[in-house]
Amino acid sequence: MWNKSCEICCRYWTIHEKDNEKLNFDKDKKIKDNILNNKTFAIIKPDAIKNKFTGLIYDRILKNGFSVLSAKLLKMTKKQAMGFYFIHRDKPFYEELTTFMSSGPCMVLALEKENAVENWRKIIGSTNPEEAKNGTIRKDFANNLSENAVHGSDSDENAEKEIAFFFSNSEVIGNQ
Ligand code: IDP
Ligand code: MG
Repeated sequence: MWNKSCEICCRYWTIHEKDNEKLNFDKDKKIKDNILNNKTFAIIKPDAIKNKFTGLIYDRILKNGFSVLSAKLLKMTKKQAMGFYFIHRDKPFYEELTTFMSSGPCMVLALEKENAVENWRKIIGSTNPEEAKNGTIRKDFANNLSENAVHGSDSDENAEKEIAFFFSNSEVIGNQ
């Protein structure tokens, strides 16, 4: 069903498509400067906050050599969650996911490390905690496939977009 929220989400991604042109334009320079693949975006999801795993997950972030460039605790609105996960709008779990993500506080983080996207995804483990390897964050802290403790960007381009979704430029260390 198409409604006002869908319109807002759609506008968000249209704006970001335009940003994409600029991102692509800047990409060569960033690759040359070796900074494109250094950032990722993470969320400590509402289940992990509720289960009091925030400190333990933050500790994993630091112990695995990531620098935290920005972090904040917030409660997403349903519209924000729908916008953030707009890419999954046609999936059967979109409603469940966006309701869960707006159900309580979460912590959003901009992280830095060499090959940040790949490294963070390795540390968090498979989407389904039952399939996640021992020692991964999802294996150790997730409730189930839907409430799986953490988010991690899946590409450098999406990491940039996702960081920009929650943080202004000046809120990210190194951009000042
Ligand atoms: P990812 O978080 O590992 O990148 P995605 O496929 O991008 O996984 O899915 C986004 C989020 O949607 C997942 O982290 C999980 O919370 C939820 N999710 C994915 N697949 C399912 C499903 O089959 N049922 C319920 N929730 C799901
Ligand atoms: Mg994903």
